Amino acid sequence: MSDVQTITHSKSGASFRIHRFGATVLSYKSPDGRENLFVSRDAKLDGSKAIRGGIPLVFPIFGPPKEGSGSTMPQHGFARNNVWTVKPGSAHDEDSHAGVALTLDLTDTKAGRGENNPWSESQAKTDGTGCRLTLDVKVDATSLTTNLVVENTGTDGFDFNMLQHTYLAVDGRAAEDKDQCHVHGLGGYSIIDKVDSSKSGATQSYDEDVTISGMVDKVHIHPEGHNTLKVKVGVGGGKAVRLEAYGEVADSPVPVSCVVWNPGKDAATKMGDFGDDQYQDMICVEPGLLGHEPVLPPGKEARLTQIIFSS
Ligand code: TA6
Repeated sequence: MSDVQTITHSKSGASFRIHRFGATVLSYKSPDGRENLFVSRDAKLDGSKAIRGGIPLVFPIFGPPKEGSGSTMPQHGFARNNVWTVKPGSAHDEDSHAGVALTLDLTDTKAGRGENNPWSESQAKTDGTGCRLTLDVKVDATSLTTNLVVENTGTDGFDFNMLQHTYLAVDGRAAEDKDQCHVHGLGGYSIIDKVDSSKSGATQSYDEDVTISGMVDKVHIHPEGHNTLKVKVGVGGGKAVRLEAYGEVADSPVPVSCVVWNPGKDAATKMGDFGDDQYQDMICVEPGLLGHEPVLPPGKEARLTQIIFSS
């Protein structure tokens, strides 16, 4: 099969495209024909590196390995750096929705495990670490759902992060226009500001949306017991999309945090796979389990479900 599959919901005309590399959703077109996801014009689609855009999947680590761990796992883990398998017979187009499922077993990963960590080839064998990732994608007249499930197929529990690194398209080059591009709904979340650490520890005001000016790289950690992420994102052209996300570990709901990122002009020009001027055309709004999730016991599953409502 080809590396990229297009799934269309015939009843509504909505569709998505997904690349087997990283099970990366590259496109989500709503029935009005709008492209809701951003992919850099310079993105690599040949498997040489994670795809710069769409919905890259982050697992088992968010960000670089822990300082001093000695782990050489690449930033954001291995899920987005390997070829996944389309679940045979999973592609479907019904009145209610259309969709497909892809899987990746740790034993099939060829890249991104690094050394000196429980996921490395050698250590996983001795420690009995194992997992199977499944991404279930569904599209209907109003939304795209991406459901990422991790099953612990090993003999020991493991801790993890998981995140959907969603690149939302912004129309009219308006990413830095606060009236046109903003994230509403993160009030009460505590902020880890990776650009200006002096702002870390602050709580996002309920009266202020998160907006983009220059590089923005903010992790919004959920308030206690706030299990559902629900944000409204201004995406230019006077339009907004809604994004919801839910998390579960071993059948218990867990809170979902949210990263907002835009590289800004300077960093965009330094990234070989990011169009120099394209920081104006996107905003990353990334739901994730980034706190201190419970260890996932053998045989149990963790899931992170994201729903993008285009209308
Ligand atoms: O999502 C925010 C972030 O962790 C940023 O710190 C930035 O590194 C971004 O991800 C992109 O990371 P990547 O490894 O895809 O270049």
